[in-house]
Order: sequence, then structure tokens, then C-alpha cells
Amino acid sequence: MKTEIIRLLKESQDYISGQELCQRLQVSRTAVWKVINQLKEEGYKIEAVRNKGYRLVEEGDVFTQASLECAVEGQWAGKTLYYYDVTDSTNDRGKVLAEEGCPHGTLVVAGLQTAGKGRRGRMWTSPEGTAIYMSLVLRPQIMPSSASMVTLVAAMAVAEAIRQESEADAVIKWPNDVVVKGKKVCGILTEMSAEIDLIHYVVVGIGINVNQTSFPSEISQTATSLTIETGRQISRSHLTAKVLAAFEKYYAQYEKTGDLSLLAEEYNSRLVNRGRQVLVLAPKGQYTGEALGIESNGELLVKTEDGSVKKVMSGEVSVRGIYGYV
Ligand code: BT5
Repeated sequence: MKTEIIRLLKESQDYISGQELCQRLQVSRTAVWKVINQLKEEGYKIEAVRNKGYRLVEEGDVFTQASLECAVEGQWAGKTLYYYDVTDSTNDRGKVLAEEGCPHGTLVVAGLQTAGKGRRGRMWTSPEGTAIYMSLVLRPQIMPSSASMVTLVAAMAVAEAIRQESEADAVIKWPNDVVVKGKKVCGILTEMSAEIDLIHYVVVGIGINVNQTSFPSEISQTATSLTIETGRQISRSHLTAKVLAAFEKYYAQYEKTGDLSLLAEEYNSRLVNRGRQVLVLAPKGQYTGEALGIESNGELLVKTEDGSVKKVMSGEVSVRGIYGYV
């Protein structure tokens, strides 16, 4: 009922009477009144005027199951949605749900993570109430060797959603970061359960720094948030919905071919590493070169000093700009 009331308030240009809400939802006035009070407590600014009814004045940055259900409009991504105020890691929740058989596109979102994860056992700083922690469960019909490309698809979606929702100039740092003004605003962690030639599921986890105003000293030089960069408060629910919509769009292109051939050009136009010197930390030793862009299989092409072009596979190496973080 909460979701319905928010939807009706949002749709209505003017006041909507308590009686109309009761009739539309087939519930009592007291029930409506209770839900309106809950919504106010969650942060919605709702005006109540005698003989006129209720009006939604401002949505603010409410981040709940209902606010997300109202905002998400896509075909499949986020149609099944689990919101937790607190969880260990949305990726771990996603894996449990996937093992239990949840559908393709199931979304797990949290307001706070107590064990947010980066790649290779690193930590993802996950404070309460200011950032997005979301994981999407996918069941792609592709070979396990192609699954890492999902990270690149997600990075494109996040960069586009950020540009739409906040106007910050979001670009991609290959393979799993989204960057604003040279600092990391989003990290992506893709995990998979598979056999040699069969994917059971993929969980793509996305952490976006949205309304934080500061960071712990260990990451304050390299991390930023959308609020820091734009001076504005951003609605996490709306941004989450935009990420899902953009993800559906790009994922459809990826599914058509099973690779990034339809996306590589656009990806490369958003790639902050392109044309820059990068340091590749490969298992067999490190080297520097100029990043040229990705190929249709998601590998990064790096031109080394001797003129040869090396292909860097995601997951195998870290790529750092040799002039700072990017
Ligand atoms: C990542 O790893 O960037 C992947 C982060 C994925 C986080 C999401 S949140 C939802 C889902 N649930 C999870 O448990 N995880 C996913 P990596 O490339 O390894 O980068 C990790 C490094 O980024 C850390 O070692 C820090 O240096 C830095 N870092 C940690 N927290 C950060 C933050 N909030 N913002 C920017 N940088 C951060």
C-alpha cells in the first residue's frame, strides 16, 4: 500500500483527498493516515491541508523498498527487489537468493553494508544513508569466459545514469570504476557461479558514492561523491532506477552478440584511460604503455614503448594511471 500511496501522490499534480486515497486503495482513512505518517518519518515532505487532502512537496533522498519500487520502471532489471536497511554485502545476499532460484534481474539493495567487498578481498567503504549498494542477479546464456564483460556493461550504465541524474561528467576507468574529475565515485564487483561451459548465475555489485560529504583518510585522495562534485543532493532511488534502465539498454546490445562489439565505440568514448599512459600490474611483472581502448571482447589494448600492442584481460591485472589515480 505504501508504494501505491507514493505513486498516487507523485502522479497527482495537486492535493489528493484522503477519501480518494481510501477509495482507490480500498482501505480505511486511518490506514491511509498511518501510512502517510510513516512516509513523513522516512523523509517524504507531505503537506496535509484540511478539506483538500495530501500533497507531496518533496521526495528528498528517501531510500526504502517502496521508494525504489516506485522509481524502478524497467522491463526486467529490479522487477524483483529486496531492500535491506542493513546487510553484510549485497553481493553475498544476491548469491544466496540466486542459489535459492531467484529470477534473472533480481535486485538487492541496502542502505548500509557491514562487510562491503571490493575485488580480491579488498574492502568497500559502505557508510549508512548516503550511498547506493546494489547487486543484480543475472542468468546470462553465455560462456563463463565472457562474463567479465558484464562489469564493463555495468560501468557504461552507471556512467550514463550519473550524467543523466546529476550532470556530473562521469567517465569509465577500465575495467570496474566510474570516475568523476579523476576520483572514484563507483566501483563494480562481478562474481559468478559456473561450470566450465555453463553459467549458473552472475552477480554484478555496484557501489556508488552519492551524498557523502567526506571519506576516511585512507581513500580521501582517490574517492569522491556526487554531492562533493556537484554541490547537490541526489535521490538515490532515482539514480538506482536510472542505472537499471541504462543497464537494460546496454545489456540488450551485449546479449545480441555475446560480446561488446555493438558497445565498444561508445565505451571507448567514455574511457578516461584512453590515450593516457597506464601502468599495467600483470602477474608476470609490470609495464607501462598508452591505453588505446577496448576490443569487442572487453580486453584493453595497451601500446608499449617498443610499439607492440598488448591485450590486457580484466581480472588479471590492475591498471593505474602513472600520474595519480586515473
Ligand atoms: C571495487 O573493488 O571497486 C568494487 C566495489 C564494489 C562495491 C559494491 S557495493 C555493492 C556490492 N556489494 C559488495 O559487497 N560489493 C559491491 P576494487 O577495484 O578492488 O576497489 C577497492 C578499493 O577502492 C579499496 O581498496 C579502496 O582503496 C577503494 N575504496 C573503498 N571504498 C571506496 C569507496 N566507497 N569509494 C571509493 N573508493 C573506495
